[in-house]
Amino acid sequence: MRNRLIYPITILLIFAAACTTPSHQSKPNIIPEPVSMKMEKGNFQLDNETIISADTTSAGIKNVVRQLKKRIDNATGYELTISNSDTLTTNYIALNIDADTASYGNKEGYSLSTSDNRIKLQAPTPNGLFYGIQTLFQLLPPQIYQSDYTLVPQNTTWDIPAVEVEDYPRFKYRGMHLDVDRHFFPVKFIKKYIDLMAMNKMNRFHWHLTDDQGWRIQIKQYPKLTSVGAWRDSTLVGHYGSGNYNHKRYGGYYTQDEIREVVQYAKKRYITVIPEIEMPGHASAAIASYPELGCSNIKNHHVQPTWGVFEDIYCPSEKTFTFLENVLTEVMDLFPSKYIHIGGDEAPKTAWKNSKLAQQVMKREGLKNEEELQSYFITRIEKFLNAHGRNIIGWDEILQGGLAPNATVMSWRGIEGGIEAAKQHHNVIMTPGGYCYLDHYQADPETEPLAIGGFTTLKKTYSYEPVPNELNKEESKYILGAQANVWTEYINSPDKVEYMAYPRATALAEVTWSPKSKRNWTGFWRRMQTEFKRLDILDVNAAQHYRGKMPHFQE
Ligand code: TNX
Repeated sequence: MRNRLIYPITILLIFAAACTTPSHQSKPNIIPEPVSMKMEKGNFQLDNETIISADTTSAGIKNVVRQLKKRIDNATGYELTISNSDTLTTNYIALNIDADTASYGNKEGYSLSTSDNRIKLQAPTPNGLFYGIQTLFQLLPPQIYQSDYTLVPQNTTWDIPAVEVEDYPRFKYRGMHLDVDRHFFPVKFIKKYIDLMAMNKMNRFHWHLTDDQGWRIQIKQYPKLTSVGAWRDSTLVGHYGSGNYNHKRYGGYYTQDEIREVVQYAKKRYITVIPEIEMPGHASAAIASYPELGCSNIKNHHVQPTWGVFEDIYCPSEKTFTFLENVLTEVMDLFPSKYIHIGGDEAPKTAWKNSKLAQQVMKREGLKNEEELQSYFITRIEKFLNAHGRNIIGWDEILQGGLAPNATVMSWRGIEGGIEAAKQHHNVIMTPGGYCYLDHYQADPETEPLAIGGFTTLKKTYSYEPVPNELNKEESKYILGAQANVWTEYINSPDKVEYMAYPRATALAEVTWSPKSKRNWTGFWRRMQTEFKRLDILDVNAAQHYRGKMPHFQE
């Protein structure tokens, strides 16, 4: 009897499920792919009467509500009302904080429920709500990203399919880097870069502010860093080794007011700006400004017109440490970030080998070689920053000669540095060149604008797995996340940054946000087709190789 009943009931249930899952609706194209998304029946129709319901006495909620309203109003021409009434019954978007973090995965998580008559967004933090509205935007037609409604086709309907989304990030650190030294980019563009990161739920902007070819941050105590160090006389033209220079003065820098503006702008989008002040190498611009910071065996200091690695590094003198501490004091005042990146990469040791002063320091401190001297240098800076409540991040060369006790390692020369650091129980950010360097070619170099080299397709970046197999479960916890780097030796305009960064940055956003089990190349590529439309509307000069057809080099 029981069996005879179960069979028809099962059939009935399957039939009912098929009816409630609307077959005519395709799955919305959310990037990064959420942890879970269930399609339901129906549509929410956004119109001029839709009310945003939220308690805007909280500054965090107010910040999110403002950005929600602004995007909707700009794109639709509506003027949505904000209300804190709890008697609304229909046509509203309710945003609520619910402190029970555990039920959202983690504090950046959110849950979004949309149906015919209302939208409910809940999260344990305003940050989670912010990610919820990013998903909400992607449930709408791409025109929602238009900032001028007169440019939106009049017949656009603002329908939101009914869905249940539960979502939270896999990694805490979801980063993008930008080198503003080799080429300089204006504040307006930095803000656009930040906006694009936020749209894909990325949360760390690594701002590479100093290098051999230019010092780009105003430091009040050392005005020559920007009057001298921010400018070079000439720039290499064409590929490395071409020997051609343009003999044009080039440069620029950010004032402290501009830096504050960017930090605030990013903060409203839940992005922490991590400044990088390079040491002991990549310091030509600083030494050209204040030659006493270099070793006396190196003459002819200048801001470099070409790329590469230079021997003119900071000498480990007390003058240098005082200088760096003073610089970092101003940097800490500008950047609330817990992390300060101190570089540490590509510091040739010739200058130290030939320097009486450097050799004396080694003797005084009982250091066996110049690698240990580098470790002493970094550790001393780390102590200073730790004493001010900050932590350092350094490129993986800081492993040489022994890691500073609390340092986080950014693994760029492959993944080995990351593995080694995690095994030593140090935090790690993965950014291996072969997957995460967006200055590499993304298609056949013959048909591409000049790039540094390499070959990193969208598919390759998408295939990146930040947790190396070599790590056990315990060690894997030290992998905070991953970052895409945009070095700009061969990238001299905002348009070209966009071309190199997008859509590969979008792939890394999904790598760092979505559960490993949810990652699927074909699915990503399909969703990317809608993302391309969004990028068009946002006036992003994204590379088009993967638009429409899969490119021939990657079928
Ligand atoms: C290596 S990544 C560098 C940069 C270059 C980049 C070019 C790193 C820590 N150092 O100085 O711009 O390669 O891809």
